Amino acid sequence: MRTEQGIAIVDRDEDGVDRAFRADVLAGLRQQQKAVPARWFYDEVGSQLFEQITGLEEYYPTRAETEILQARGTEFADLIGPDRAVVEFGSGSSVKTPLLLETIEPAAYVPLDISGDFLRESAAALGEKFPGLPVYPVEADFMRRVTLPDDVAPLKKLGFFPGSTIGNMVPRTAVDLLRSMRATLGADDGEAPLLLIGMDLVKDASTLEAAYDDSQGVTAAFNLNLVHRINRELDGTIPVDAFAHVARWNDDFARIEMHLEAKRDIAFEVSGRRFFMRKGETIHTENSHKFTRRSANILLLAGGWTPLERWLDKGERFSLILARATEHRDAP
Ligand code: AVJ
Repeated sequence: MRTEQGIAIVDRDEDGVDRAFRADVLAGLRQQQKAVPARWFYDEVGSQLFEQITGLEEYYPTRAETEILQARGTEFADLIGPDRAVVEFGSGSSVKTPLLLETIEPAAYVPLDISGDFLRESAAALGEKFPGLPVYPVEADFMRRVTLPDDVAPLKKLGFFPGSTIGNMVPRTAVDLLRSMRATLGADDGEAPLLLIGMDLVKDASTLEAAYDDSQGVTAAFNLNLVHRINRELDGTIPVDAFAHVARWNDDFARIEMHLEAKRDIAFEVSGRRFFMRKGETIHTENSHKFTRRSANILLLAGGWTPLERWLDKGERFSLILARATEHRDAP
């Protein structure tokens, strides 16, 4: 396993506490609008709950994106061509990645993930499905430029970023990520890399709110797991039963917001610090931005990528977009 510059990705203090998690939670709870970054959902329980979400009737994105990957394989193959190194940002979910690798005849597969455990699992699974394909897992934070293994340096690149994970980021961060991807994929030193990216579409608020507030309460459990995680890992005394899961459509910013809303006035401690919340006050835990054809294109262009082709599922709920790294001089 390669680790970027040999630095351990998770930095723990002498008590084994993830320093970045604690810093994000303490800073987030001090804000006027309390907020904790969505990346902290994904401990082991949270990752399992997310897997469960992807199978829910109301949660359409995973099924819609999988449908596109299944239906459009030959078109991908024609436009992308063979012999590329596929660099996946966030290691492959068991279903989607094989659908891509099956169709395009790649020369190598490079999963990038901040979690070594997820990486090892997905790399092993992919290795079994594609015995001839060289797999180079890289443990790294892909929000920054990542140095790819020497063996894939000479190959043409295809970045793969499914799941509309880009939608979790506010536009400023999304643009930073798109630019980092350009740098990671070597946009300025060889043939222009391609990027295949999943972006969920704007649709009626009731469909969106149901997708993030399912009738079985799995998404609520996913959201509330963050409180359990804070209590467990950061010596928290947060009364979990005092919180309600809220998913609401923010039409100005075209995003679903998930919040944890205090059902009564509460006081609690996290890592020895005291916090208070008024009844009705919320902790903002996730944004999931939705896109139109134009807003998706503008975001990609802002990040240095020129959209080439776009595919939708039959229900027109989700988009997969193929883009090429924009040459620096092509703007008038
Ligand atoms: C993994 C970011 C794509 O925003 O739809 C699902 C996470 N949150 N239900 C999404 C999520 C609540 C998901 N992504």
